[in-house]
Amino acid sequence: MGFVSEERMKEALNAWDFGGEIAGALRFGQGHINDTFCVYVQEESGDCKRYILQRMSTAAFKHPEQLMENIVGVTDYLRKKIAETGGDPDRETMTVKRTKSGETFFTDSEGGAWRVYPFIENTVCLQSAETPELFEASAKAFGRFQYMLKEYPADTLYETIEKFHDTENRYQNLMKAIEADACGRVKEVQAEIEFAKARKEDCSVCLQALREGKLPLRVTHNDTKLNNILIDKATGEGICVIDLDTVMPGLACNDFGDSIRFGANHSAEDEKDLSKVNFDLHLFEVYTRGFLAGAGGVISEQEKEYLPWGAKLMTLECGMRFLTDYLEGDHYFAVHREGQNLDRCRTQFKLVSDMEKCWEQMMEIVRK
Ligand code: ADP
Ligand code: GN1
Ligand code: MG
Repeated sequence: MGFVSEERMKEALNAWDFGGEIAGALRFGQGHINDTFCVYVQEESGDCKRYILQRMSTAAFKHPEQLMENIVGVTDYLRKKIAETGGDPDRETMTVKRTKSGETFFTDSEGGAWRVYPFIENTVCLQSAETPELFEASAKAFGRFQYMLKEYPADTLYETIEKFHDTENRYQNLMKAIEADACGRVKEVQAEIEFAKARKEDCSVCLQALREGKLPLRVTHNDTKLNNILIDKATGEGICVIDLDTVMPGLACNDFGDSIRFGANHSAEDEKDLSKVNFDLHLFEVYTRGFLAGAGGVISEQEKEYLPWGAKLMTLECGMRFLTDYLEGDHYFAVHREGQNLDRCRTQFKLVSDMEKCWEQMMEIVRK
């Protein structure tokens, strides 16, 4: 995320035909990666139509053309599936709006890559699980996403971020950042470094199961936090999975786990007061039920055994990623204040210790 000048914004807006007069474009949402804006358009009829305009992160994504090819492939496929089952493809999946010249994205004069999606109206995007029912609704939607993509040709997908959920590699990257100590911050984070080091072996658990053939690679979302889903305002159902930048071959337990990491607690990801950060086992149970129901039998018994591992490792991995970014100078995750990535790391590590304390109960929940 970064600064967007007025000139670049004008260039980007001019690349699309929005079918009316643009009333304005304002920063929107709480994503950590892309620069997201909401574009307000007054149509001839006088109605206001909204669009999401995004400048894709170059820190995260090196090949926007590959990224967009993935997204168009997946959304076209979902569109057909949704239509076949009587759903509304315009609300239940994203639609890439083509530029005036028919492209899926626009490159500005400084190399910034932009894209547009129609805004999916009458939905809410939650930053925390306000009720167990809403959390379960998100679980069903992420589970269904897995179900709908079960036969998607995985070999047509580009790896948009290399080794994205390679937890062993994330650990190694943290070690390199400690070694380099680019910002002289290592001395402040000894406790966090020790915490990660004590869990080095854990980083291999799911990857090892994959290598041994115990876990299959599936087409997964890989970034299943609650604010990557839109919930229908009227029905409270999770209707549309968004943020498809990281749809790639991956593990079902990681999709499950990343949702648990973010949603099965009652605090912000960057909460400073760790006494407020507590893993909620009840929400874990609720999510498990919803996810497995949504996935409609796709997840095998063997995979179920690894769901708690997915939760713990996605949380540990995310904590290590925040810490790495903190040590490297906050280039990857958007920060709005000093120390924010360190605070984020600390909440993740607190949640990991909580999970370790109720590990047996987590295992029991997924078995039942
Ligand atoms: P990031 O990768 O930075 O997280 P997202 O693609 O998740 O970016 O978008 C950021 C936020 O913008 C989302 O959390 C959501 O609030 C909002 N958003 C994105 N796409 C849409 C859409 N099509 N309709 C409505 N809101 C959207
Ligand atoms: C990022 O893009 P966003 O904000 O939905 C990140 C995830 C992290 C998450 C932590 C592409 O998600 O992997 O888990 O922040 N996305 C990418 O909140 O790195
Ligand atoms: Mg997002």
